[in-house]
Amino acid sequence: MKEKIEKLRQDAAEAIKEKVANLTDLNDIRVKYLGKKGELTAILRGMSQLGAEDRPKIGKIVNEARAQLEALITEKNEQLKARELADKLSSERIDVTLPGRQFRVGHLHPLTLTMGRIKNIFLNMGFSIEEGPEIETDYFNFEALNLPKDHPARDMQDSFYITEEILMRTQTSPVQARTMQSREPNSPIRMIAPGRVYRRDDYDATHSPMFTQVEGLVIDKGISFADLKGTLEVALRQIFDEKVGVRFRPSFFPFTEPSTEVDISCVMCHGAGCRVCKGTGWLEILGAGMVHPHVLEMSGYDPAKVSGFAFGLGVERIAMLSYGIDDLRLFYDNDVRFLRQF
Ligand code: 2NM
Repeated sequence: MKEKIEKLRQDAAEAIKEKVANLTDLNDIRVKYLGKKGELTAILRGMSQLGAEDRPKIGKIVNEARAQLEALITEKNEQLKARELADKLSSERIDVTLPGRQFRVGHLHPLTLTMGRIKNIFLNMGFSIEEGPEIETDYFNFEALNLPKDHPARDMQDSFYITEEILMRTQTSPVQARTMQSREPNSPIRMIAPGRVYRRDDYDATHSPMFTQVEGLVIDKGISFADLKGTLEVALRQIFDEKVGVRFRPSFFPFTEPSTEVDISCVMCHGAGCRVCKGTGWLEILGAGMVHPHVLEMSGYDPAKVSGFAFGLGVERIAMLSYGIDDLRLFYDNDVRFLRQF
């Protein structure tokens, strides 16, 4: 019996010293010898079968063995814990003297930035900003703007219809018609209508079925073509640069008479002629005109008492020219490598 206990004690002590690599191994050994069903525990349990004079002697030996093993386990346990901590400290080492990690701060989309600049320029000239629905009625999108049912510009090809009478707006001018109708007849208006518009179109470097517009409307007593020219010239010199050339060419729109196309001197070659302006030295930038008397009438304004001018521009085109971007699709791809340049 004594030899058996001694052998167990030696085996266990050797295992603790030599074979244990981690806390799990150590626990396995503790269970094997000292656990409820452990080998040393089994001997302690079997002591009732011993004779009365052997019992205290064997008991003493078992308890000494047990105490020694427990001490070895505790010691080993502390060694292992210290080693694990040291490993963790060296593998998770942090150099607090390294510079911090840079993180990027986001910013507004280039179209939103351009839109914001355009809005500010008109706000500073006393214009209000008006908004309206992107899903419009045939009446406000076409009829009220002098585009009757049989007008070629209403061709199904050019619009996204939802029903016969409802469509995605093809311009923001329905907001002008809505604003006129919501105001006291003949009361002055100085407004812009910024927003998205939709047309059935190709999607390539210069076309998109959705784009962003700013249209404007000024109505008052005695508004003339001179007011149109002065206002747009001042606005374009702020959008581009103080020295940009501005030129007006006759044109046609159903909702204005007379109508004009407005050009600026080429932002790339300053008028010398290059690829961007196709050698002309000029870039077409917006459309405008004196509001057609019939358009005023249909929205409750009297063309004998007041007159007005209106204009429309594409925000993508202005952003492309001011940032030197040659593909419109870049605005919609949302590739951060493009966006973070602005
Ligand atoms: C343009 C060109 C010319 C325009 C006209 C109106 C309204 F509602 F007053 F009749 N709003 N916008 C207009 C005029 C728009 O876009 C190229």
